[in-house]
Amino acid sequence: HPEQQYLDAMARAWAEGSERRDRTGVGTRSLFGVTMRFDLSDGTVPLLTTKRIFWKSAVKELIWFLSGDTNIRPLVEQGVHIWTDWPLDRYRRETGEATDRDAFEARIAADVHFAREWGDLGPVYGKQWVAWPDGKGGTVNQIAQLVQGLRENPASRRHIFTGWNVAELDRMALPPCHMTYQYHVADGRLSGILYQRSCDLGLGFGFNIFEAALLLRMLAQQCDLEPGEIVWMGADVHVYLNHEHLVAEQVARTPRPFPKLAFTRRPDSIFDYHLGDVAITGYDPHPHIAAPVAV
Ligand code: UFP
Repeated sequence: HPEQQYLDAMARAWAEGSERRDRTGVGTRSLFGVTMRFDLSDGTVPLLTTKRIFWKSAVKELIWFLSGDTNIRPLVEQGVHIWTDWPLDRYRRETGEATDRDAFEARIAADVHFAREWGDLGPVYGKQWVAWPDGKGGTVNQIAQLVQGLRENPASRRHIFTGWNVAELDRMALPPCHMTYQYHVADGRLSGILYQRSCDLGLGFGFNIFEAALLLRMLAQQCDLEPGEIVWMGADVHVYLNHEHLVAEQVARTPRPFPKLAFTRRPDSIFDYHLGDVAITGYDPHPHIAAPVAV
């Protein structure tokens, strides 16, 4: 089962990874340089089955990236909490208030001025994907250029976009983890590589690989190509020391067949997808396992 690649990486990181203090102070065991491959040609999608992944949140996050937004407000309004901890951490540090997450999110949703002041993550993914500053007062839409390139010059070796804008890293709440994407067209099939500089196997990976596969499927649909393979290349691939229970529980589970992904319509452009366009069928995962996020 292809999910075994992930379970093996997790088990190996825990058993053999080098233990180090990381930026968050939590500590990790980490491997350096891990590759996994997932075949998308049969319509399946790498949505982990050994633990329920809240895939609708992942779809909403990807659509939010593609919208170019960098404020957590639209996510919070849709009940997506994955980015809240970073602005909340800054709010607590800078105001000294011990606000809890629910109260903070409620204010972000209710008060547009508050959201503007405290909900923005800086020029993270969305900004760089669709409005990378060109240094001449304008912006570059890397995603639109990618679609155009795939359509007009499929054999190119330059189908790349990246969030790693060196000049703006210091203003981002978190520098991009899933930072560079490259695509390849052969025999009418679209394949992709995601280079991820840093990967939290317990919490991040399930979202990252699903979104990379979903984006590839969207691109294929928009460019009239069949899906090929998604290749994942992780650099610092780690398990947090406080995720021991998650590793133990998850690696003991047996993967089930991956679900299928289909689109219910063909949106006019890569920027017009909605949650309702994504149909996931046959998803029968083991139960979710909660674990703390390291901020
Ligand atoms: N992380 C992921 N995937 C993501 C994301 C973050 O795995 O999409 F945004 C994890 C990786 C790492 C932490 O554990 O968040 C980022 O910390 P650092 O910037 O120090 O690598």
